[in-house]
Formats: sequence, C-alpha cells, structure tokens
Amino acid sequence: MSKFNSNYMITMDDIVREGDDILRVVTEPVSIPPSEEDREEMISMMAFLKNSQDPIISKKYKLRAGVGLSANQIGLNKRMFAALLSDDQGRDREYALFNPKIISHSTAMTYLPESEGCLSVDRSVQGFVPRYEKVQIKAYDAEGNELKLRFKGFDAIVMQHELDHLNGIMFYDRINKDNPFKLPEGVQISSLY
Ligand code: UDB
Ligand code: ZN
Repeated sequence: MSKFNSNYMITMDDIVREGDDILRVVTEPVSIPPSEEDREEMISMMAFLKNSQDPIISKKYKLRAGVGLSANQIGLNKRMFAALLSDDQGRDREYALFNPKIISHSTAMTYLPESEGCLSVDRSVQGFVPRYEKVQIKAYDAEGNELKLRFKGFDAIVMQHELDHLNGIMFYDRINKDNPFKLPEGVQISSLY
C-alpha cells in the first residue's frame, strides 16, 4: 500500500518535479475495476485538487490552484488522473479517470495564449502548446464502468495535458524549438481567448 490512502493529505512536497524519471515513463494500465489502493490514491489526488482550489486551505498549505493531477506526478506508475473543472454555471465537475484514452479528436487546434505551466514545473516556460480543440475520451470510473466523455476548449487542454503526463510527455515538449510562439502550419489553430 502507498502512503496515499484516502486520509492522507497531498501537499506540494509530494509532487514530483521535472527532472524526476517517473515523469518520463509511459505509465502502466491499472486493473479494471480499479483496486482499493488505486481508488484510495485517486480520492487523495482529488482531495488535493479541491484543497488547492479552496482559497483558505490553499493559502494555509501553500498549494498552487490545480485543475489536474496525474498519478506519476505523485510518483505512482499508473494510468490514472484526477481533474477538477467548472461547468458553464461555475459548478465543480470531478473527473477521476482510470486507463483514459483519446478515441477521437477535432482537426482544429487551440492553445492557451499565456502558455500552460505545470504543478511539476517550478519556472515559467513561454510559448504556445498546440492542443486539439475537442477530444473524446474513453476511460473507466472507480466502479469499473466504461465512460465516454467529450471535452472542448480549456477542459480539452487539461485532459490532453494529463494524458501526456501518463505517456511521459511534458507540455514544453510540444512548444516549437526554433520559435516558441510559432504555430503548426497547415492546421486550423486559434487562441483559446
Ligand atoms: C494546473 N492550474 O493545475 F485558466 F481557474 C495549473 C497550474 C500549474 C498553474 C497550477 C491552472 O491552470 N489553473 C487554472 C487555470 C485557469 C483558470 C483557473 C485555474 N495544471 C495542472 C497540471 O500541471 N497537471 O499536471 C496545469 C494546467 C495547464 C493547462 C492544463 C493544465
Ligand atoms: Zn502537469
């Protein structure tokens, strides 16, 4: 059993930083339905995101306001991530996804004009990170039910950023090496804002 049981509080000290090899590993699928251990770790990851988005708690524990966290970012070689997004009405939407996979995507792409950043990266990296504007994801939930989910805009960017982590890819790997603000050619791509 890892230390990340459902009572454990993840803080920034638990977040693996760039340079650690686990961030460059193609993570291993988890069993479906997920084991008790996998589910407890996921609960702990989701609690981190909730705490990090709570103004009082995040200030007390010096947490960066996180929207997504992949298992290898806390040192676990597992294909699972948590995301805590907001719907159109500002209500929380929790995604606890096991063995997620992109099953289809738009040809159109988008990017965050202010670049991405990452909980595992303690410096600002300039440049555009091209992402699909829309993605459809197949995954399993904590009970082992198959899910098919559609995301667009910022939510789609978060999903692709977390899926990249599970494949050992960092956001800056996708920034053009010659000119960080050069966009891919021959594709429709527009700024998210
Ligand atoms: C984040 N948060 O959690 F546009 F309300 C980033 C950090 C690195 C700045 C903490 C973030 O983008 N929050 C945010 C953005 C908004 C509106 C808002 C909150 N991640 C997650 C991460 O590193 N996961 O591995 C980085 C994001 C950059 C683009 C997608 C994920
Ligand atoms: Zn990240």
